Amino acid sequence: MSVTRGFTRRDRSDPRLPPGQYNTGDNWPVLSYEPTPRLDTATWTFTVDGLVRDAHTWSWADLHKMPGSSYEGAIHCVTTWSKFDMTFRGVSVDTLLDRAGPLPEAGFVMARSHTGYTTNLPLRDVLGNKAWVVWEVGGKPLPAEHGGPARLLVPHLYFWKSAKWVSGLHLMDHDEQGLWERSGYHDRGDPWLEQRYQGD
Ligand SMILES: Nc1nc2c(c(=O)[nH]1)N[C@H]1C(S)=C(S)[C@@H](COP(=O)(O)O)O[C@H]1N2
Ligand SMILES: [Mo]
Repeated sequence: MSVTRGFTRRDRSDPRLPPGQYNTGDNWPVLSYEPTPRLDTATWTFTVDGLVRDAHTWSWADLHKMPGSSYEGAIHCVTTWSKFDMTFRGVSVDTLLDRAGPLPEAGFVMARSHTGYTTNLPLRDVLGNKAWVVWEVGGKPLPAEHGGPARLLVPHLYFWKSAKWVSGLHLMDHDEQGLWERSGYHDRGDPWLEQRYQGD
């Protein structure tokens, strides 16, 4: 007897799929806790502060003057969909943190959104060309419902770490939980280790 669970045999054997995930195909679900804000790029800012040598705020124009960087690959939502062959363009978090200069005691990051959304990450998970602030997807401006004008992208972790409408990164010497983490989601969220909830 075969059991159908809403995904195909081929999906389950796709080596790009972390455990417990299915391929959402062309569909890109929108998952937002808050209503989609309409942010004006004329007044939009992105700030790196906390345990840094030189806290810095970029305007929309400033950010576009930084060396560009892109990500091509998959994204994985904790609600079990994964989406392949995504192309995002923006600036690498390494480039932004280089400018601000993390202090040696900085080990954790709180990502913040213009809407008040927060999510925590170990500093090492946003360094080493693993995280970006992105404003383009598939060669087009990032749609507002997907976090435009710009969102954080940390594709090697579950997608709730990729804060939409990102407003900045706050560096800390200790871990503090963000919005979903306080409600039971995992502090790190590695999809390959199925770190969905606290204790996983
Ligand atoms: N500001 C903000 N960022 C957020 C969220 C949110 O509710 N608010 N949801 C997270 C979750 S749970 C997921 S799966 C992705 C969804 O991104 P998408 O709507 O572009 O698919 O955004 C993440 N970033
Ligand atoms: Mo999610």
